[in-house]
Amino acid sequence: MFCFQCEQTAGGKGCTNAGVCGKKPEVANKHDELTCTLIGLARAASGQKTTPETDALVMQSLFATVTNVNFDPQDFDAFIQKVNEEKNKLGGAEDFAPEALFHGDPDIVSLRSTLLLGIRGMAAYAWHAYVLGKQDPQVTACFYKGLKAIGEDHSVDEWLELLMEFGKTNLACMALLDEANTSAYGHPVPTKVTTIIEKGPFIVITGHDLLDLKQLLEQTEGKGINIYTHGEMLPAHAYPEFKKYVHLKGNFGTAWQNQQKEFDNIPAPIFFTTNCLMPPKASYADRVYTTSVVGYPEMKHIPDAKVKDFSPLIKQALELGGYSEDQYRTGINGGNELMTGFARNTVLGVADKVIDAVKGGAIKHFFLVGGCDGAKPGRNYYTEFVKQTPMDTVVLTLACGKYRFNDLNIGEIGGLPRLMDMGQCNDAYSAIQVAVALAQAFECGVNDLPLTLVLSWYEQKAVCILLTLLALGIKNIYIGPSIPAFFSSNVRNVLVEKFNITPISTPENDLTAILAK
Ligand code: FSO
Ligand code: SF4
Repeated sequence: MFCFQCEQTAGGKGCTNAGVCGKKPEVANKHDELTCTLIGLARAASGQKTTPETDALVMQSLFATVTNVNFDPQDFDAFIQKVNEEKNKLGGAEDFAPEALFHGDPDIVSLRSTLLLGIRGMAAYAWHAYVLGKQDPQVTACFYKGLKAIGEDHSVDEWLELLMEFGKTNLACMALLDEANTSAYGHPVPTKVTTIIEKGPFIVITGHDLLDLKQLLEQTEGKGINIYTHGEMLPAHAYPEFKKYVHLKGNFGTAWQNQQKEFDNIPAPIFFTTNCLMPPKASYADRVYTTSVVGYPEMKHIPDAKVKDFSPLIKQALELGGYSEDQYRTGINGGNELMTGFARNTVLGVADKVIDAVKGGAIKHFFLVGGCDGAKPGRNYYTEFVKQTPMDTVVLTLACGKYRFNDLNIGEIGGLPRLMDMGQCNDAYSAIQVAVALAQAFECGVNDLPLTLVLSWYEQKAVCILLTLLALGIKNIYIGPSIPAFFSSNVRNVLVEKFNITPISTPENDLTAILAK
């Protein structure tokens, strides 16, 4: 096996014996085989109109290969078979050779991999929009075009062009998902979420899929079961549609990498709607439920359906009964209240106030400290960074990296909290909209704003977002905890030269450098 797609890759180079994530060589090899069969499908589809069923299969297959999504070899056998069938219906074509995927000239492997990993990340977003009935032909076409391109030879300049084009399409994809979520559930509003778990039966829901949450809330209503979000599901509390459900009580635990500790002996089922799933420990393996493309051998799976059947989860929640006393849990810094809901509608709704505060000197700088969390100790950087931001600065955040600091109270500026959670990783779209609106108001470019992006990355959704930011010409991004292993030294140099991407150092040094500008 060879896999270097995520931040925790072995030795910062690549997993070759087994995945640090728990992925076995058998599954890693099937990921490659599926990818190469998808390239064959994209070749066969060239110049033809594809069906929504084929499009859905392409998105699901790509999404399934994202880090911490699916560990089940049987699921990949089924995907490979279906992709082959679809390819043959389209007249057939030769697959790409799996041994060529990650081998050859290091720069070309790097550029090819970056496009592939970005496409995998975008597939997750496209799929969430698809289940809500939204598709964008430009986004769909990009999967086929991108996969076909991955199987071809290109010059370095052509690869860079493909990556920038992809980044722009991923912006359209995030916009599509934003439209899907806000049209189904309303615009998020600022919301305080408790970390206290009440006694009695409950279910924990994690991942990013809001439709799964909606159906679970409907089916558990009036049954004496409370629902708690975990990880990337936290921003759901801010959507008006979900506020209708009084049994959506609060948030359990923190980011994905703490799940084996947080779910240890939990008296409740845990429902994984997407990544990040870690190999479950015996103390809670009988309570883990997966759905959609998420899978793990021997775990219970809720099958796909227009309306999914959650009765096994509900039955187990009632049997387990939850805690006998309320649990006063906290975030990692000891706080027991998390604020969320500062997506584009809310922030742009107070744009006048924000612009006045900048003009009057009350707000000196904006930071977007966001991205994925992970297990590396160096990720304390983000907690310290936020703690050290001066009182005349605003911190916007998103995705699961926020659990490093989202229980901190860092004060207010002009009636607005200094720390504003914009939502899930895909809500990077909101952050981009806010940045563009500020740039318009100040009649300058986004790079001229007093705004710095300090990103943390872990898996492939972060890759597609990074490519979008670069395609928009956004420069001076700080990135950590490490630079992706799939960036060869030459690719890394190009990114530094063209975009001034900077690896994080220490919060003190980085803050000094940023604020001195
Ligand atoms: Fe985190 Fe996992 Fe949202 Fe990722 S839960 S790491 S970028 O899947 O998707 O932020
Ligand atoms: Fe290794 Fe990450 Fe790939 Fe898992 S997803 S095998 S940890 S590089």
